[in-house]
Amino acid sequence: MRQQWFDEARFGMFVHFGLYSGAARHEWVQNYEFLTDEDYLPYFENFDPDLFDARALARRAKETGMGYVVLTTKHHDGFALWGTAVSDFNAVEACGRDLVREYVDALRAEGLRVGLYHSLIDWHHPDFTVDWNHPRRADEDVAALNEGRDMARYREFLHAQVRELLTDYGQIDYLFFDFTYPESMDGLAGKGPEDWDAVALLAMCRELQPEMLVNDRLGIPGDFVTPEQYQPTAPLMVDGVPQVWEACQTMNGSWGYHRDNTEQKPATLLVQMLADSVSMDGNMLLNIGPDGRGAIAPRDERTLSDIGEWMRLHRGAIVGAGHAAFEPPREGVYTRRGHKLYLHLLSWPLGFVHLPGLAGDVTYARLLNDGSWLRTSAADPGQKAVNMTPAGEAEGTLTVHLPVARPDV
Ligand code: FHN
Repeated sequence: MRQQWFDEARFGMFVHFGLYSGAARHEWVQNYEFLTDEDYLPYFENFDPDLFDARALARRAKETGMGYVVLTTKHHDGFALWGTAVSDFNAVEACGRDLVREYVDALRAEGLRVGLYHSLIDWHHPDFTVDWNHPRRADEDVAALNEGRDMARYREFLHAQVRELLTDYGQIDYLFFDFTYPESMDGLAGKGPEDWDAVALLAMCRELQPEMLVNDRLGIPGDFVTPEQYQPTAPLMVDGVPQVWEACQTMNGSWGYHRDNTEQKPATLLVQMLADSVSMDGNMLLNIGPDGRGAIAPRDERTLSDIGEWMRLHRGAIVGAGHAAFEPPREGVYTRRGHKLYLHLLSWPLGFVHLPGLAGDVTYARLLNDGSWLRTSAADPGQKAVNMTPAGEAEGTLTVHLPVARPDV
């Protein structure tokens, strides 16, 4: 299934928020540090998202040029951000707030599409069998641990929680299941689609939310493919059929808030990834990890603000745009919206930019000192044709989009 809103939006916000945010050192902290439920309990007991402001988050996404948001309703640690009836390990029990309700209401108030992320994995649930990526994987006797654990009961729990989310919160536009994993390199069991009863789970999604897009991580085909932390090198095809796809990216390598991770990707790089995705008919889902109190980290605010300023100028080259069947110059990528062609220079040009494959007189363009462009003909590269302003949008001609930050010259 395709949805025009998704194909047009091109740009969404991913939000990883949960108990791990308070640990401030990665959403897999329970796994990386082999934390037992008892070790992890203080994060539940002290969970107080007093700065979680769903409306402000929705506004920030909108100002950044994003058309949808995807919130972790529950990550692998099993902590639910809504008042699920099938587990006490949830936000209503911890702090009296149904954060999913606050979130969906805020997005709708801002006219954004509603996306939910839901973990298939649940390290907290007593029936979820210990496997190669479980925090208890290194315990002496995994077999003894798994005695009595019943994945059939876990599947009932998993389906019950998904049913709650798709029944109690109005129209849901997008669901990101996460994730199915085969056995490990050293032969330890993983979990496949049969462990989730993926076919029945997907059928339930279709029944409850017929217009909702579902991703590909149930381990069976979904509505879109989800390359993670990398850029495809060409439009994604399967058996010659173009795939709807969405690349998901972190700001700094960690999905959940990581206080000491300062490897912030610059806005210029993230804008390049966005333009690159759209040039290949893809979307980009850019992640933020609010801190333990639910606040957006200042470094993420700054990056989102820079991207938002670029999108304010160049929205038309992204939203509703897609692949252009012209050979791009070595310095950039093209996107196309209708009869408008957009050149995204992913680095400041050294001089002339050769634009191969374009009909007519636009085969060379050169950035002049005042930031305007000299459009010249192939016949006489030196001939001054027409100046182009990078942000200008003239019908039927090339519009050049420049990187976010111009190097200090
Ligand atoms: O294990 C998760 C990870 O924490 C994060 O949620 C990403 C987001 O796509 N998904 C899984 C890793 O692929």
